[in-house]
Amino acid sequence: MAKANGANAHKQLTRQQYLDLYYYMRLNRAVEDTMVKLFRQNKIVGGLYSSLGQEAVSVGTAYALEKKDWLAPMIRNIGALLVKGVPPRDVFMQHMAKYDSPTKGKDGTSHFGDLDNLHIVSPISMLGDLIPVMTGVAIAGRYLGQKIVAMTWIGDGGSSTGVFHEGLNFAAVQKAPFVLVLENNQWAYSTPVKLQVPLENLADRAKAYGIPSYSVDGNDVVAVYTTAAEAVERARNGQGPILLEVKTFRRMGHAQHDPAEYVPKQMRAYWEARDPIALYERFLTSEKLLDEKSKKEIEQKIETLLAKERDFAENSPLPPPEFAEHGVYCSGDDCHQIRPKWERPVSEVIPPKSGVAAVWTVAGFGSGKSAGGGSAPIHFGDTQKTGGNGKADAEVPESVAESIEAAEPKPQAVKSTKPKSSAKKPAKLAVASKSKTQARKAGR
Ligand SMILES: Cc1ncc(C[n+]2csc(CCOP(=O)(O)OP(=O)(O)O)c2C)c(N)n1
Ligand SMILES: [Mg+2]
Repeated sequence: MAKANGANAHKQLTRQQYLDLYYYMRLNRAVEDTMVKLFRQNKIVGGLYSSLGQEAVSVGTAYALEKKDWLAPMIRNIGALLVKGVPPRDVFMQHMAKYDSPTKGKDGTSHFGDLDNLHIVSPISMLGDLIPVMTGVAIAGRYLGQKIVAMTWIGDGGSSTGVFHEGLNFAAVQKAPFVLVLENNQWAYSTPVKLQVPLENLADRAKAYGIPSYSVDGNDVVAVYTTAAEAVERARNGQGPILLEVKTFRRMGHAQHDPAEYVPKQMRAYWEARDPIALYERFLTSEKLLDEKSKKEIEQKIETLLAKERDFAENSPLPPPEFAEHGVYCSGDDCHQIRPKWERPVSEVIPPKSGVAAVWTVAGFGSGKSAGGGSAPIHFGDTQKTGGNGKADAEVPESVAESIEAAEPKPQAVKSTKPKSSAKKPAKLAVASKSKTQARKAGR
C-alpha cells in the first residue's frame, strides 16, 4: 500500500485545476444544502443521503477522469456526477421524482445514469454490485480499443460484502482498467468500521488480489485528486486495477431520518474541524490562488445557477398517473433496438398468461419415472418405494404436488409407464387431481 503524498502533488496542478476543484466542492455542498431545504419542505420523494464533509472524495476522484471514461456513483457521490457534467436540475428533479428527471419520476436519489453521453452507469446497489459491472465496462472498453478507465466507489461497510471480493478478484485477474475508490467514512449505518473490519487500512484488502492500493486523506482534495489521477493513468496504461482508500468521515446520519446519536461527540468535533472545503480555502488563500473577490464571484455563480436549476425542477410536473404503466415491459423498437434472445411478446408476460409450465425433458435422461412406476413429470431420480401396504410410494407435500400439477404438461411431456404390479396410482397424482378441483374453485 502506498501512502499518497498530497504535499508534493500540490505543485502539479494548474491554477484552473485548483479553482475547478474548489468550484465543484462548493457546488456539491450547495446542491445538497438545497436538497435538505427541499426535503424539509416535503418535496423530496424517498430518502436523502448526505455527503457533507466528503465532497473532496467525490470531486477529487471524478476530476481525474476524462470525458470518455465511465463512472458509477454511490449514494454519496453527487459531487462526482456534477464533475462528470450532470446538471444540478437533474439531481433535484430525480430526488423530487419529477417527469423531466432522467428516470421520468420512476426512480429517486442517484439511481440514474447516462450511457450515451456522460458515460454514467446507474447504481443498482450501494453494496458492491457495481464492482463487477464496472469491471465489465472496463473490459468492454479495452476490447473495443477505447483506452477508457472505469471507476466506482464503495463504502467501508460495502467492502465487507461478497460481491466486493468477487468483483475485485475478477478485475484483478482480468487486469481491467478499473479504479475502485473505497470511501472509508468510518461508519456503515450505525456500525463503526472497527467492529466490522479487523484492518487498520482498508487499502490492505487489495493484497488479497495482488493489486496495488493507496491510502489517502479524503479531506485533502488535492491529495485525493493527484492520487486518483495516478491510479487512473496506471489503469489506462494497462497496469490493471487499483484500490484507492480515502479516509474521511460521514458527518450526517446514514440518511435524513438518522440523527446519528451513536457517533461519539469528540469524533464528530475532530472531523468538523477538518472540513474539506475550509481546509482547501486555507490552502488556496495561502498559495494566493484565491482571494475574497474571486471567492465571492464563485459563490455568486453557484447561487445564480442553483436558483435557476431549482426553479426549473420545482416547476417540472410530476409524471401523469397513466405513465405508471409505461416502461415496465419492453415494448419493442421504441424500448431498445437489440433483440434479446429470450424476449417474449408483451401479451404473454402479462398475467394471467404469464405462468409457463416449469416442466422439461432432458434428452437421453429417461422419462422420469417414480419408483412406484407412475409418471413423475419433474423428478428424474428415485423416490422411496412403497411399503407394500397399498399406500402411495412417496409422501408428497401438498404444495409440491400442486406445483407439479400446475406444471404438468398437457400433452404429456413425460411418457407414463404403466406399473407392472397392481399398485395404486402414486399419491402425487391423487393429490394433484384434488388440487385441480381446488384450482378450479379458486378460479385459476
Ligand atoms: C442488501 C442491502 N442491505 C442493506 C441495505 C441498506 N444500506 C444501504 S447503504 C448501507 C450502509 C453502507 O455503509 P457503507 O458501505 O460504509 O457506506 P456509507 O453509507 O457509509 O457511505 C446500508 C445498510 C441495502 N441497500 N442493501
Ligand atoms: Mg461508511
